[in-house]
Amino acid sequence: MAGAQQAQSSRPQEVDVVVIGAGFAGLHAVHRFREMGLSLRAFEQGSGVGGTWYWNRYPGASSDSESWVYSFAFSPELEQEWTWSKRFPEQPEILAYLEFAAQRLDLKREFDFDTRVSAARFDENTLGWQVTTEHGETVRSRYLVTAVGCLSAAQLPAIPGRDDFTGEAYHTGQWPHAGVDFGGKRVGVIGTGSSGIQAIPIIAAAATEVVVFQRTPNFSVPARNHALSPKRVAELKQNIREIREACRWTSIGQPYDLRDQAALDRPREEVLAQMEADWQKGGFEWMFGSYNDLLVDPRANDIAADFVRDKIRGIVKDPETARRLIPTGYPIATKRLPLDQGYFETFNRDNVTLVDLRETPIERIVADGVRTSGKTFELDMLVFATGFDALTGPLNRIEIRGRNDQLLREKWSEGPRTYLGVTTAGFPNLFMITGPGSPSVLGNMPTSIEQHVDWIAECMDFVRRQGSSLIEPSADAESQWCAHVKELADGTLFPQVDSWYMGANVPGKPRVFLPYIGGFGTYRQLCSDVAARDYEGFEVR
Ligand code: NA7
Repeated sequence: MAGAQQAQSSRPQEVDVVVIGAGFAGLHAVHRFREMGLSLRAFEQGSGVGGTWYWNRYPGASSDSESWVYSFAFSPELEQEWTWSKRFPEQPEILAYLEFAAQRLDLKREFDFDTRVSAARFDENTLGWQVTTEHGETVRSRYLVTAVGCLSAAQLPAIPGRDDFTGEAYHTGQWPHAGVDFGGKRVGVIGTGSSGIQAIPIIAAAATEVVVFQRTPNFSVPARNHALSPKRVAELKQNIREIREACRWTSIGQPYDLRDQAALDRPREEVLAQMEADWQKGGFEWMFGSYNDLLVDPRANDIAADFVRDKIRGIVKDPETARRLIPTGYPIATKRLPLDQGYFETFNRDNVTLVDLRETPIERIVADGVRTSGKTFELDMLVFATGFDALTGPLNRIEIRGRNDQLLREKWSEGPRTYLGVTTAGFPNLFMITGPGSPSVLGNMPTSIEQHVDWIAECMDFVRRQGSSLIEPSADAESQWCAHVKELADGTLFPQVDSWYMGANVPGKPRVFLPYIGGFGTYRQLCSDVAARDYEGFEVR
């Protein structure tokens, strides 16, 4: 321990840039900034690299992106040396990949692990940041770059009696590293978002009994994950450069894009046949490599929603259970669409019970289970798959103060305000990788991250070449960007629904559509145009 303290204090206290986080974004940023010759410090609250994938170790945790693009695109060597085993990468393999990349690029030595940044304050005198860690160290930097993730601030619901439960209790986003043994246990799962939907089939196969507490039935599409054959791997490795470049310009950074046609313009039988073919392929392509009106026209959305409802009816044997599982009252994919591996099939198991909380709400959690208005379920374990304070949560949990000591979370008290989703007025020299108002969670995260890291690096270089030391967006540019983000969202079905995209899952959080929905390729072009016009909308001095 004394050695660790010494190592920490021997690091520089004054650097060009501080990076917070050691997930995909932090690792990429540290690599890029170091290549530019910048001095840096990097902090990570976990004990190792991985970010989201360090914490989300629940059974079934998996990315919904095709593995070959869920990785760093900047290094052809990494691309060729690493081989993904499956179409959709699972948490242990993603974490192993990030470990491998960090090792191969020698990134770990740049990080102070087990070190949460508690506060960061912009200093008007030095035109830089003072970054303070929970251990009390303060580092000064010209730039502050947050790589804190979008879905990293775990959210425990304020259910009465939550802390009275005497059995084991876990949040999916803070899963024990030693693993959890479900054998011989009666397990309650609260929440049927992506995490619950991924975890429930695996828990059900291992536990004696599983009780699923469902508040809102969710749509879900089969992942159809499978091993990648050596032939497929070879093909992918050979064409990866072209695949990457194509992803950079698609709407969600994946190797497929919306077809240039509307479902409502095509004969119904043709649309249903196409949906069936895409359903058999598995993955997000079913929705996001599909017709371009599904998320904007309720009549088109109904076709897709009814398609999935029919599938649920076909899979779930008990008609009452099927009825409870079938989502109604909101458009499909306006709550984040999960991919699953046998989720609906799990409800055909004898050891799985579905509790519809709209019919029988939870009254309280008790010492040995969960009491609903219908009955008390005796349980040995509770799994909270209850989600995250998305996008703004990870930033707001740090005491970030800009000019005039303004607190970021106070500035954002009515919703996040950013320019391009990466900067915010009044907080000079602060860059937020995949911040609110950028495509972030609506796209393949590593593709989003790559674009932000490159853009930030080039922006810093521009400031340097000007002989300047400060860059800050104007309040006008920020207002226009926020209006643009809102206008795009309002043109879709998303704002009609209570979802984490809208901040609706966190009590008191302002109801604002958080990401940019204009498409990843379009966003990339807009950011490049801003740069080409000498960082239009920014003040540089
Ligand atoms: P989500 O998608 O936010 O899902 C959380 C689930 O927990 C959802 O079904 C919620 O129901 C449910 N929930 C939350 N609070 C409660 C209470 N108090 N009682 C009952 N049920 C509750 O989180 P995930 O972790 O699944 O996924 C987050 C993202 O991570 C995912 O979309 C991927 O992008 C990766 P609700 O729908 O609010 O009625």
